[in-house]
Amino acid sequence: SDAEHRTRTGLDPESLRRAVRDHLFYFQGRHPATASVNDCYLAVAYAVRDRLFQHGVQSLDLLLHRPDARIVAYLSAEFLMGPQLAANLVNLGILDAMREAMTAFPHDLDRLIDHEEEPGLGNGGLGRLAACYLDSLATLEVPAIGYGIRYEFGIFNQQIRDGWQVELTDKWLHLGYPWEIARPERAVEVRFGGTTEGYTDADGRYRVRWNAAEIVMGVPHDTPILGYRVKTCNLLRLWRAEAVQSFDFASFNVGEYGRAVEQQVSTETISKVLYPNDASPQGKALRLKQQYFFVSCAIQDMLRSHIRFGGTPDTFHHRWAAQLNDTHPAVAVPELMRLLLDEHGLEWDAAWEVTQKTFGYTNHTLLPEALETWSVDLFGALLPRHLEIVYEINRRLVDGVRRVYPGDEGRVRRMSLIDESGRRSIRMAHLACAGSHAVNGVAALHTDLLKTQVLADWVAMRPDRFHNVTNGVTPRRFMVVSNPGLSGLITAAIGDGWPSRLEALRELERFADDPDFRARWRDVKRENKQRLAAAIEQRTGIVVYPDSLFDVQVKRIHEYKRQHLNVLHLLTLYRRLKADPSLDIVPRTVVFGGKAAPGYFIAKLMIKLVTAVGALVNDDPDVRGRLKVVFFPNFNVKVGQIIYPAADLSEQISTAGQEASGTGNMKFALNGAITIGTLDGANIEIRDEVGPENFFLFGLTADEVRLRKAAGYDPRAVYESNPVLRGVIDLIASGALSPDDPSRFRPLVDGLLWHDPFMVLADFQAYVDCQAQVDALWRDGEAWTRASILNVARMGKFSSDRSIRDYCERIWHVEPVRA
Ligand code: DL6
Repeated sequence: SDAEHRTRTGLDPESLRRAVRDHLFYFQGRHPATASVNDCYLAVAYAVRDRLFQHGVQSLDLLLHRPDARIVAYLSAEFLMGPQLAANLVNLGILDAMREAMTAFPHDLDRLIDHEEEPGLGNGGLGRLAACYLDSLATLEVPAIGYGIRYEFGIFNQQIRDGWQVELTDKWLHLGYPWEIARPERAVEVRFGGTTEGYTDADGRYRVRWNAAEIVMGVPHDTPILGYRVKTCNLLRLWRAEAVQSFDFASFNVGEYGRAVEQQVSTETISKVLYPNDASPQGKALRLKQQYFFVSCAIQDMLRSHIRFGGTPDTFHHRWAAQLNDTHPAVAVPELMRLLLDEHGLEWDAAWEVTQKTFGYTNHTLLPEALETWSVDLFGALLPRHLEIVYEINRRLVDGVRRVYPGDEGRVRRMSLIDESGRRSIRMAHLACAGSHAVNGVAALHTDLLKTQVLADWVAMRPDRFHNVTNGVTPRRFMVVSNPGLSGLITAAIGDGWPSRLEALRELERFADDPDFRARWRDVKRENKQRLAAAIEQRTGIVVYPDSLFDVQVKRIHEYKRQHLNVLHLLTLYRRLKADPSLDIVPRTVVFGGKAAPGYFIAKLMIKLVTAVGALVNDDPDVRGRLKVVFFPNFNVKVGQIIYPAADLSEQISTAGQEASGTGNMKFALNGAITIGTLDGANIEIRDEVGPENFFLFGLTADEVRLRKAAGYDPRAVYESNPVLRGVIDLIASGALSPDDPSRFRPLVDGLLWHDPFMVLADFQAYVDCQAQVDALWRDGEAWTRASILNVARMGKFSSDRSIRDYCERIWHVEPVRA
């Protein structure tokens, strides 16, 4: 009953205190006096989870009575959720009440929040976007399930040893993960390998049977996802692979102890570890197994629930709108076809209609090396039935192309699902396009480039299927949770509606010229910088000054993101100071953070370069603290929550045309950092919103990059003609940064001088000049603060709520379901 719920899951400090004490005693077997930090953390988490599930059960009940409501299934190989405790307390509206409740325990709430480890089940932008979208779906009261993999080991932990990245296994489960519930009774079977055979069914129709060689169980683990200050509580359902039979007694009995557990070990490998490459799939069999594993679990789960609620296979798409988060789940297209054809007896055309109406596909990258393909041989060995279905989809596709463009065999080859140019392979982006009713890019420029370049042939055939949905981020986590100082100031000025109606930030514009407000704005930033300075000292031993300009670049390490361009600027400043130690320069603290894919040699060398520059610069007496260089280790969501609020300058300096959208750019600007950036990804739209006068723009445009390359770009000539650039490149090449190994950075230098595919040298001078404009504005503290306030005031568009509304209206055609 309601009354019972109120006592069990009350939200006042006294009820919370009682709940924590209960969990501590009955779950952890501890009295408050003897409880460790982890005991207290778990007890609080369970108390919070009770309150989430109370909403979760009600949301589910509501759906039971609304079989007409459409549910979003967000299929993603990655969900980078970040720490859960503070975010859930904020969404429940009980952060302060819990803080008060915890005064009765030996560890206060902030200590517990700090103790929490995050599930790092993603590489970067794509996985974090999925997490923001779950938050927004629930906040907008749209029923949704995120489907993915419960990796035992997420993205590696990064340590910096001797300036180099070292990867350590991420054991995020080792102290227990209190937010999820395993549901073994809802396990499903997933099959691999074997052969197919045709047969005639009772009605005399030709059918296909798949005789698989291997069966694996997928066990769902559910994490509740509560919206902000609403009752909707959705689910993140992650699948863990288990052996059907974990122990082979036959082997054991004949003394083969290793073999007795062999199958279990090999099966459980499927959900063991996240592949740590964010832009270069490696075509490994295990990765394809992972993809098929979670997709098959998800589609079976969706079908099962649809049928349980009285649906029929031919109305599957009425109930479910499924989004493919990049091509990693694209095998869902043949999987749904297989289930509808082989298990539910639909004919091809009917099954294809259901499939296309179910799926939408989001593309997240134009990088050619990131466009996934699977060798036909590997795909066929693992998924023989799916290969047949892919061939049949392709046969019909190619027929269609030939009908519309007779004689255009070049186009047929380009559009085919099968790339015949080398070793035959399946183009997963084409499979996703073929099987979806809507395809979208993640920022306006990216969608344009998709339409005119990578998917131009598809657009020509089906122009109305292509959309842009510019990314967004959740202001709950990236403002309310991580920047309480700024959030409090904003709320005091414009009221508390803005976290779920971010356009309301516009009302801050009228405070931009208020000296008092500006001073408070600066105070908040300074506190955040102090907090970061303390974290930097604790993690790296480097002392930095909160009054310096905090110039920050945090994101995956990649040549296209051009951390090395930032380094070239740093060394330019350094050389100026060395030439004239009395020079009056703006003191800067330049912070880097981000992981490099373990096999990406140049990216790892870039980390070493940053740390080497730090070693050169940080204690140089000529510099006198006016330039500090920090590599903050192990950048993840939790670290981001300290860094974004403390930044003055946000580095978004990718080569134009390369960054699909970027979302870090949004997190910085929402926290009052001013961007220095190229016309790339969502930077363009951010600049349009905040105004060109509040954004530091530099560099070639995507068109100029293309034209310059076509005209035969010669980085060497740029180097020869620019003495400042020559000075810094020569400094790196000289070995001064690596006395123990003078040629260490040669591969980086040679790459820039002879190839420079990302136009670092071409943009160097424009970047340095633009940084001079940054300095000029910084020297005028009032003008800087004004621009910072206006940035925040005009960033409302970049709430993930707006993105999700776009998806709901234009792609999924789903409505909120309210109690
Ligand atoms: O859409 C989210 C995010 C974008 O903001 C980044 O610009 C983009 O690089 C990233 N893409 C990937 C590529 N992964 N794959 N495939 O992570 O997506």
